[in-house]
Amino acid sequence: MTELSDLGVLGLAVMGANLARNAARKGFGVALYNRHGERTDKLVEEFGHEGRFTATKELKDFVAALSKPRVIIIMVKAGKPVDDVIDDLVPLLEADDIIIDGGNSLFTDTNRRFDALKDKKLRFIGMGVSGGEEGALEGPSMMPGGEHDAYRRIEPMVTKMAAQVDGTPCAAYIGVGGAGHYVKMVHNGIEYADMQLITEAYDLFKTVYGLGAPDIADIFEQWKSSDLDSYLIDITTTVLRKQDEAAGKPLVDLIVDEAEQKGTGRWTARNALDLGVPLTGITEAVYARALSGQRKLRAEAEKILPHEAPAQMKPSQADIDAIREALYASKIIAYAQGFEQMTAASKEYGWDLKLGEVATIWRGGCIIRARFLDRIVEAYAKGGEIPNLVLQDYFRDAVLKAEVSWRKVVVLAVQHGVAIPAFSSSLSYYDGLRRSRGPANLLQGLRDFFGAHTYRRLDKDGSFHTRWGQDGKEEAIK
Ligand code: NBP
Repeated sequence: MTELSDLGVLGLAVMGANLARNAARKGFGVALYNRHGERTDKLVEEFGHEGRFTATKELKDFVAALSKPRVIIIMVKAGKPVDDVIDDLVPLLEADDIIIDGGNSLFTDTNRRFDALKDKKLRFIGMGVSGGEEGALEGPSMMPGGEHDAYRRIEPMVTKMAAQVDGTPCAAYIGVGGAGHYVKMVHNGIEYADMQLITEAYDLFKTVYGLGAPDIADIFEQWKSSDLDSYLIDITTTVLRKQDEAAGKPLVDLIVDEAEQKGTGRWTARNALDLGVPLTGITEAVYARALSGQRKLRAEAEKILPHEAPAQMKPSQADIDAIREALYASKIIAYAQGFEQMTAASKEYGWDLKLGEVATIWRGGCIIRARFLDRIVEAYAKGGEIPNLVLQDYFRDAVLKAEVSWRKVVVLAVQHGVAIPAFSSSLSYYDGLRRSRGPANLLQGLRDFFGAHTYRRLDKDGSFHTRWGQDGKEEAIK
C-alpha cells in the first residue's frame, strides 16, 4: 500500500503546481489533483523526482490518498470555481479535515465559506499566498486566516514552505474568518500603488527627460542601494533592460500600454470607501489602470487635445535624486494608508490584527518585499497604537526630508503635462493630513444650506442649523 500523503494540492496551474513542488521538496508527501488530468501528468513527468507525489485522477482517490485529519490546499481561480470545488469535496471529507483556500479570494467570500464549513464541522482556512510563480516554489509569504487551532495543525507545514528572513518564516496566523485574505488583498493594493509609482517615475524620465529604457534601467539600478531597495525596483531594471532581438528595441517599448487587473486592487479601494479610510495612493493606482485600459479613447483624445512635447534635457543627479525622494515619500503614504485601512478593518471586523507581524511576513517571499518593511516592523515593535505611520519618527523624518523634492517633481510633471496621479495625490493627502484645520467647515455650511444637515461649532457644544433661505437665524438642534 502506498504511504498516505501529508497534504493534498487541488488545482495545478502555475501556483498550485509550484506550491505542491515546494511542499514535496521540504519532505512532505503531496497528493495531486487537477480537474483536467493533463496538468497532473505534466507535473509528475517533469518534477516527479523532486519528492513524494501521489498523482490522482478522481477526487475520491485524491481524498483517500491523504492521512487524517486531511489537509487540502485548493489553488483554483477565485470566485465560483472555489465554491464548486468545495461542494465537490465536502461529501468526501470527515469532521476536522482542513480545507485551505490559497487563492486570491474576496475576504467576504471567505467569511461565508468559513461559516458554512463550520456548520459541517470542517475547518476552513483562507490563506493569502504572495510571491507569484517563483515565490510559490521557492518560498512565498503566507497569510492564513481561520480558527487558531486549525492553523496550529498546519503551522509546521506552512512555516517550512514559506520564505525565511533572518531565520523567521514569512507566515503567521492572521485572524479568524477572512482575515488572511483581507490582509492579502491590502498587500495587493499596496503592490498596485508601488507599481504605479514606479511607472510614474519611468514616465518622467522618458517623457520629460527623453531617456530610453536602458538609461532608465541604470537609474533604477542606482536606487537598489537606497531606501527604495525592493523586489519591484529590482525587477524594474530587468524589464527595462530586456531587448527584443528581432526588433532591435527594448521589449518594454513594444508592450501595449494597457494594464490589466484581476480585482484585488479594486476590492481594496472599495473596502476603503466602506470603512471611510482615505486610501488615495492605492485608489489612484486602480484608476490609472482603468484609464490605461481606455486605449482607443486616449488615442482619439490625443488628436483632439494635443500637447506639445516637452523640450527634453538630460537629468542632473539632483533631478534623479528628487524623483527618487518623491517616489519614496509617496510610497510611505501608500503604506501608511494601507496600514491605516488594516487598523480600521481590524476594529470593524473584530480581528485583532497584529500589524507588526503582517509587516514581518511581508519582508520576504511576497511581491512588495522591501528593505523598507523593516522600518514598519520597528515602528510596531515599540508598542502602542499607531494611527498613521507617517507620524512615526522614521517616516516623519523621511517625508520631511523629501518634501522639497516631492513638490518640485509634482510641479515639473504638471508643467510638462505628465500624469502622475499617485505622486500628486500622495502629496495632497500629506498636505491635508498635516493641517489641523482644513476647509471642510465651508463644506458643512453648504451641506447645511441645501440639506439642513446641521454643523458643529468650534465655540459651542451641540449641533446647529441656520435658516439660510429664510430669516438667516441659527437654531440649536437637539
Ligand atoms: P488560475 O487562477 O489561472 O486558475 C487555474 C486553475 O483553476 C486550474 O487548475 C483550473 O483547472 C482550475 N479551475 C478552474 Br479555472 N475552474 C475550476 C473548476 N470549476 N473546478 C476545478 N478547478 C477549476 O491559476 P493560478 O494562476 O495558479 O492561480 C491560482 C490562485 O492563486 C488564484 O486564485 C490566483 O488569483 C491566486 N494567485 C495567483 C498568483 C499568480 O502569480 N498567478 C499569485 C498569488 C495568488 P483546469 O486546469 O482543469 O482548467
